[in-house]
Amino acid sequence: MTLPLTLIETLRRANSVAVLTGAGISAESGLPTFREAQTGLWAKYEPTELATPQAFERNPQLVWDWYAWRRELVTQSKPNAGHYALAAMERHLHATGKTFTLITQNVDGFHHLVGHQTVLELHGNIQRTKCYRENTVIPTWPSTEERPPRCPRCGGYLRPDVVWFGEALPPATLTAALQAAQVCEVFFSIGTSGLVEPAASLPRLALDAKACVVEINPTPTPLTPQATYAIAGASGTVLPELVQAVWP
Ligand code: BV8
Repeated sequence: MTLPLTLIETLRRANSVAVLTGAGISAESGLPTFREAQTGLWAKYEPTELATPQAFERNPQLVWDWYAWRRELVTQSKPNAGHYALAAMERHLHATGKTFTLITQNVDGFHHLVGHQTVLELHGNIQRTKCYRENTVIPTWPSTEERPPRCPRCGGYLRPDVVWFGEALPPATLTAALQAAQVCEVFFSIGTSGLVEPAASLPRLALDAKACVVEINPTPTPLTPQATYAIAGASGTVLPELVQAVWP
């Protein structure tokens, strides 16, 4: 893939880079993206109908089972070349005293596995479980056949520690992401359809702040026409090539 020389130069000179990733960066790890038809048992459900407090209230076992299925997929998969390339980008920037902020909508935790110092998880993490009533993270609970299992403290249901539609994002994490989008010189939007708010506003904030906005996505999104650079490709291919070109 021929990458624009001006982009390579801009990245070489950048003092601050921010990155927003979506489900697309984990597609090459074998994880279905959020809007792809869910496979098998889950084909008849819309993810946006399962990832809500109302769905959990209506059918807690169904929602718990859906996340257990996704958690199993995550456990059986691993980060791909795109994740590792972002970790290399962070190392190169930090080695020269520059800043790098990684913001993700993903709940698979893969960015943690490749060694980033800080990951801003806007939508939580599927590997963490919390009490539905008290919102406290529960690391372990007595094994049980009951689904969802019960909180060992209050006896209410446990739920995945992810942000459902209609729920607020973790305030400090969102604030840090908004701040990074407004001060960075280069903002990457990678593998996201850009349809979920408030995450989808981050690249637009960067554009408003006159940052260089780079989209890496195989299909067009609402951001594509506005991006400084719109690279139509798979992140597992584009990111390693870009990092190699900027920091040979
Ligand atoms: C909130 C966790 C307020 C759960 C998720 C305006 C402002 C504020 C809110 C709203 C608003 N308008 C609407 C809303 C409400 C809502 C919303 O955005 N709805 C949408 C559907 C319109 N937002 C919310 O409810 C948010 N909360 O605003 O609260 C509030 C304030 C105070 C008090 C109370 C409430 C919460 C949103 C978070 C929802 N949770 N995830 C879970 O995972 O189960 S979002 C979910 O969608 C995932 O996190 C996913 O990451 C995210 C976005 O999807 P994408 O990542 O973009 O994935 P998608 O499949 O769409 O696209 C993948 C892309 O990858 C594709 O383009 C594809 O082409 C590309 N791709 C494929 N292969 C590759 C690739 N790219 C690169 N390489 C490849 N190889």
